[in-house]
Amino acid sequence: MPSPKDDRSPAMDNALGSIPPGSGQDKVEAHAGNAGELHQDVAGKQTSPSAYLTDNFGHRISDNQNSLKAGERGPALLEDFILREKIFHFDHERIPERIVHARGSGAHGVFECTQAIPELTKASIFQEAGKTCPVFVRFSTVAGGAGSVDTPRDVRGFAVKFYTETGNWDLVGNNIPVFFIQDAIKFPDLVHSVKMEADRGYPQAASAHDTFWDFVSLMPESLHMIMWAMSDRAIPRSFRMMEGFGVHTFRFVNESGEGKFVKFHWRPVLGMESLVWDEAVKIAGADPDFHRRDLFEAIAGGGFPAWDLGVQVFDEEWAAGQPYDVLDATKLIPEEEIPLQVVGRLTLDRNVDNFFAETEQVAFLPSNVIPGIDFTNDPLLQGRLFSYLDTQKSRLGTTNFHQIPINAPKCPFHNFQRDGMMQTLVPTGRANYEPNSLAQAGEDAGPRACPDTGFASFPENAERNDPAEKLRIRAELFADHYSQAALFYHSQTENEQAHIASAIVFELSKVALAHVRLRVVAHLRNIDEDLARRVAEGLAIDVPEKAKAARAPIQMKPSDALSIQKKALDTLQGRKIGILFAEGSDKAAIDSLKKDIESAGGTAFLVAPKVGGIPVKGGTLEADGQLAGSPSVIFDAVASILMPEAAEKLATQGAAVQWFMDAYGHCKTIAHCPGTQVILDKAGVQKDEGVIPVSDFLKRGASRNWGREPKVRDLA
Ligand code: HDE
Repeated sequence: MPSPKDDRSPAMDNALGSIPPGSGQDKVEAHAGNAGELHQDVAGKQTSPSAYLTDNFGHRISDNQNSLKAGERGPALLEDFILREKIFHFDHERIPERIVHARGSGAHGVFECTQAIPELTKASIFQEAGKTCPVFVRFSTVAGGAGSVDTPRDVRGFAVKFYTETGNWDLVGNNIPVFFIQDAIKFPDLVHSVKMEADRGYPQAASAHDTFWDFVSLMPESLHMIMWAMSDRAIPRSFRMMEGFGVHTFRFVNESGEGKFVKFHWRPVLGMESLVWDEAVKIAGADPDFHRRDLFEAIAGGGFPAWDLGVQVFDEEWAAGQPYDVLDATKLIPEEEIPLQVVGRLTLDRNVDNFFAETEQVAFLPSNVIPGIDFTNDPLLQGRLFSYLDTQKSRLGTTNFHQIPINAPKCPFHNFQRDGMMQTLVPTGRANYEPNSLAQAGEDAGPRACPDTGFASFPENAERNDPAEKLRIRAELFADHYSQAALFYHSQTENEQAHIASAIVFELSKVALAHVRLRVVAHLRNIDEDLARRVAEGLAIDVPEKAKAARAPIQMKPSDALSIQKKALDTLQGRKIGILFAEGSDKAAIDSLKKDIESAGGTAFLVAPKVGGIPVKGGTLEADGQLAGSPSVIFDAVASILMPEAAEKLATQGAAVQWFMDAYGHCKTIAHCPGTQVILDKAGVQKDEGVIPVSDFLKRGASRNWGREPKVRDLA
């Protein structure tokens, strides 16, 4: 007898026709209407009432396979409330997806304070080293719809909800420390331009099209972010291997009411890693859920991703002396100027139980801050403080979205707000207004404001503003659009610069409006003349006249912290290695390589032409993935252990040749046995420091061999 939680109840077996004819039960199969009997049989033996199938009002359901009909071949009956409720609920399963960041993946975790900073902030979570707080994190792409792929060139959202004892704090950031625009009033234009074009409904999840580049080329403030978006930061290998940033300048306020500016940074413990563009494109086909799967599997397997939280803290006086405005979200503060102070660690250790209830319904609000953390006058941040609350109403349908478990604070909350759609709380008593004197009648008067511990806004406007003036302008330093774009470009390795130039060429090659291409290159001249020349050459156009700068750019000292390659970690930790084997391969050699990879913190994934038990030397071996369904793009490095006969056979198979061709083209380490040579020759793989014998694999690790790239790809 199957347990009630088995996927297939006997009734379902009947409906699927799996009961063998002649078994004596084929009568039941023919008259599936009788299935209820069997099902009742199961239900009758239930121990847990939650295992009974019921409708939404608790009525037990006797048959979940057949609707109610007037006669065996008759019409369905309207009175079938079970059918109607089921279809009704299904019809309304979808809610509007997020207007931006629609595609996301979330997980639960914990934040631990590793260094107390009470002198900087009174925020409860930073008061004591070792103190922890539950968190929920959602990573996302920006432009694509909820069902789009994981690896387009795009910014990634990095939104963290801290359920602190003093209320929820949402740090809703990105994996890039600056933003496209300076003022919230431009956000709808930016998003319209990058999303699918209004008349044709494409391209999905791609910035490589006319309207986006038209807009950004007319908004030079976006150029710094464009440099980041065209860099490898926009094609991360994994959510686990990307940095996160709060982007805006926030404010810390301590117990004495003193304020300091602060920028928040997340640093991945696994180091940063990105994809190659060609690889990102191929992954989109091979595994559209690449990042989602990677996060889920890592957590399920106990490889909990972690990030250190670093803060850059500075004061108004320091800020006033900088050649950029710290309230301008298109600018960053180089770490060489204000080093990061690590104050905590975030660890994601639990997958969601239900994607919709948690990841889809989570509502992040930048306006969720706790005493000790405050906003600044950053005009982009100010707009966000309105937008996120507002958008939840259209997405989640009710002002009571805060009652959904994933959004509710884990500390008590009470106020006089009442009613509204989908009210699930049942406030008691008469006090739904304040002030009231109900206490005098011995009744519960309800909660009262707490001047000492409640949130009190920092009196910022006393500082650098004249609150009496109403102006629609931007502060003067906001007009420097190029200095930090150049800072970013000049901080990259040569190889990373080539990636940026090539990405711009790729994107502009998809832009049909010739004047837009020219306008972009005209801006690039203000960033770097050589970059402009390379892009122009890549597009086969003449270098246009330099764009007029609203404010002359200044030279800034390059910052190594802005490069991925300069900070790369040489590690197998969290990396996935594909091992190709086939009939006759040496099981002992495979087992030993697998063990070595796992003891270095990596994951070994066995790939073979077929997944079931394959006869190998020393027994049989099952593969984790079929060759055709496990292209090398889904691995960080590859290895192969093949007998010459099997290799000869595989050398005639496109999937096997492509496996090595791509691994080579994507600059991955290829560890191979002598038998594999025949396939490598066909794949055009040439010997270099990353094409090595299997025995050297651990020494070499999973880092990319960027030195190979000029041999395999013409970069701009
Ligand atoms: Fe957002 N943004 N944003 N944004 N954003 C949303 O809120 C908005 C901005 C970011 O996983 C929306 O709940 C405006 C910067 C993330 O649920 C919406 C402006 C940064 C997420 C919205 C910005 C972000 C969002 C859509 C300019 C990095 C996903 C659904 C003033 C610091 C959160 C929602 C999640 C989502 C508005 C600019 C990051 C419409 C108006 C800058 C990570 O409210």
